[in-house]
Amino acid sequence: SLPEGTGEAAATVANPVLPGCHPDPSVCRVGADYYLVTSTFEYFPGIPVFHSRDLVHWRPVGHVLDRPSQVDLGTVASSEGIFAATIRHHRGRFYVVTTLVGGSGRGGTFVVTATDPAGPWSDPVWLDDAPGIDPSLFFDDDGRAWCTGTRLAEPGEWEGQTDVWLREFDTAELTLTGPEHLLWRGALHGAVWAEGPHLYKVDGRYYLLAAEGGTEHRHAVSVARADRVTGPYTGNPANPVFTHRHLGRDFPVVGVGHADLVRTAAGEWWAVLLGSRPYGGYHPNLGRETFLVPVRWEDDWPLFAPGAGTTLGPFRPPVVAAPAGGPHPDAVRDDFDGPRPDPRWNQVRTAEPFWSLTARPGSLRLPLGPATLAEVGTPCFLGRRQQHQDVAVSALVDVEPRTPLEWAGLAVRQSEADHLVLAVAGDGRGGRRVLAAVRTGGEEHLVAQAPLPSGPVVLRIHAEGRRYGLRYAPAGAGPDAETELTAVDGGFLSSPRAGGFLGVWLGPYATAHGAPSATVADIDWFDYRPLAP
Ligand code: 6LW
Repeated sequence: SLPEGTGEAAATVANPVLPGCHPDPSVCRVGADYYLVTSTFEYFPGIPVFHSRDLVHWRPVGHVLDRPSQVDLGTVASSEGIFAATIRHHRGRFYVVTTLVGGSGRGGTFVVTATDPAGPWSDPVWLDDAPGIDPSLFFDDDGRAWCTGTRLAEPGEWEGQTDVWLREFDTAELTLTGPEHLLWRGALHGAVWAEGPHLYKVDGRYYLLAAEGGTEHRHAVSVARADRVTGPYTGNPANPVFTHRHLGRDFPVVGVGHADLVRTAAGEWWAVLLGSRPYGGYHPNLGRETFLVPVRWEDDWPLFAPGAGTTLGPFRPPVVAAPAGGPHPDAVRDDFDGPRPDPRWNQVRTAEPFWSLTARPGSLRLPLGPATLAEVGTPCFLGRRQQHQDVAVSALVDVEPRTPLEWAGLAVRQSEADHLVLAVAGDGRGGRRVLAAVRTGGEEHLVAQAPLPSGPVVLRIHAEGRRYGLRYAPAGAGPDAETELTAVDGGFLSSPRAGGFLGVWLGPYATAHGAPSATVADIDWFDYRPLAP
């Protein structure tokens, strides 16, 4: 039930083009159509595929990983799981190559293919001899294909350096063949951690683009070139060619890097890359987001954001032949009337539907499962990315919990160790309470609670910057009936505080804290509404 947006072509590119946790963007073009993928870690469905005609407006068309047969994320901790993916198109076939990191199941680098980027995508073909992370594919115009990636120079030694490796890729067998070539040792600029390598051929030369400096504040984009795909590569003396690390921690966009280039049908070059927008101090709660900047070639090197030097631009939008799709709506209301929930919902570690849309037609029914958000398990949590600093998120919740351990409501999730819950719970005396619980650094705190009469209740998380107001009101009551139970400083939900690589997800959550329970919670509707600036 996605409302379709329409819009006029904007005068300048509005960055980020994909707000909220959309890191490690990779893009490819097929005729007038662009497809883009981002990393999804422990969330299912994994690796959203976005489509655009103008590189600015992106519409989700499907997911690369949408069934349990493809990957097992069941033992993957937060910020592990599906790392940076690369999407490429060659002779009618789409390829995505990525790495499953962590967990005790099948892991490592794998490739999947599809003829339609909306899916279905194939089951993985594991590239067991591909070391490290951040794999990428390159289809040369001489008919040969190559796979590159990043690995630690000293296995297990993250404080050390990375190597960028290359092997030939057999597109029929989907295997690596031939010898390994070391394209780069260390970072292309003398910093640390060359990551996210991608290869391109421009005017007969091979270009190796890589992130470096780590995916946080010192992130940067560097480039090297060679006459042969196997090297030797020479770094651009002007490296890093794009970074915000010299602009300070109060610059509106920080940590830019991990770029992928695309040439438009009109012959322009653009880069998608990640960056984050901290607020309330240095709290990028929205995670690493996808930005778009123009690229121009000067002296046979790519120049990022020419004339501007930062993602702030302003940039004239790409020249496109096809009409733009218009903005994708930010506000989302899901009335749970359709056969499936809005495609932007995600679950943690499992592709199985633990919810039902048919048990009570028009509502999302959640069981109060045993798992909590605190474990590396499969909690009954359906979340969507927080994409705006200031946003009101509400749901109409109908639940009659029987014990103090039975909770159902809304959660804001960063990780197992760091999340925030606003829930209806039993009070131990046959009645109900509404409670606010914070788990930070792995320790749970009951922050506030209040008696709650029975009946459906609207729960609302009113986020304004770091302040997450936790509110409730009887269903159908006017705005004056709303009570703010408490407000929580959400700074602990940002990755600089919590660790890891992610932004936050929010949505309905139900648990019985390990106890067996027959109680269910019905969510009549969910509403995500950015607050007017
Ligand atoms: C990504 C890698 C990185 O694969 O973060 O720190 C990983 N570097 O480039 C997850 O986004």
